Amino acid sequence: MIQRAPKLLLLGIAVLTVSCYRISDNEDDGDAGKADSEYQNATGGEPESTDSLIDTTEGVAEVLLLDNLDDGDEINAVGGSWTLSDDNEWGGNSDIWPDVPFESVAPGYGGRGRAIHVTGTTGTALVGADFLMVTTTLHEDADCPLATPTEIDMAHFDGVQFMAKGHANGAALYLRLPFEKSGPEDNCTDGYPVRLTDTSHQRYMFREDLTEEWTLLRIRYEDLFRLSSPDDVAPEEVLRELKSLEWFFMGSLGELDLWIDDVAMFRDF
Ligand SMILES: [Ca+2]
Ligand SMILES: [Ca+2]
Repeated sequence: MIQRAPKLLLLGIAVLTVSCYRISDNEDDGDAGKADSEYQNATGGEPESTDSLIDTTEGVAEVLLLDNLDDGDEINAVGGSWTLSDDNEWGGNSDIWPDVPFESVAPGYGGRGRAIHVTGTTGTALVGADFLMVTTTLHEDADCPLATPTEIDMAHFDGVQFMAKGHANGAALYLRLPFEKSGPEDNCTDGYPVRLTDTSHQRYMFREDLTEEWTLLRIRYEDLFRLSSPDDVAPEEVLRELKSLEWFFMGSLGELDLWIDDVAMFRDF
């Protein structure tokens, strides 16, 4: 099951503020030249509060940071890009805010840097398939027409972790690792990589794990890939072809308020 950092641990860690910054202060974001401090200055941002800072490397053997969002751009540490989207392109009437391809906000987790914050409502036009989505791709050419899978050895890790807070009412909120066709030929439909399975086979619902306080959510592959069906594929195959991570809110008349920060892969001891 999903793992939360115990509150007592958080209180203890708050004392060790400096060392706890080693992940969120990590410059390993693939965006040389855009230091955190530029944004902190731009937003008047010395850290407001260091209460309850979590060491996001605690309790695991290895963490690979994909993005702490602090440089404010839409590019992550592996050259992929972030996108905010809703179902309007598919005939839906859901509304996501900010209604732009990507925007981060300050401050982020820990009262510093930046994070993703999306709010919105799902409509009814798609009769239950209405959705809002946050996506980060895992390769600079992950999108069509090249549909290039990640170069990260995903099987080396045990799951995806991120800081989150907010709430999700009336619809389901998932982390999804879609299984899609790769390569430059016969791989795309309507500008998107062809999905090889129903994404219900590679997702975990984390709505119940979300609270109004920043929480470290660790979602293991065994939870993401726990469903079985006749056309199931081996997790290793899904991971090898992986092009994106999706935070997916689906259902009619749902209401979402979701913050995301410090997205990373983790490996257990
Ligand atoms: Ca951040
Ligand atoms: Ca970035």
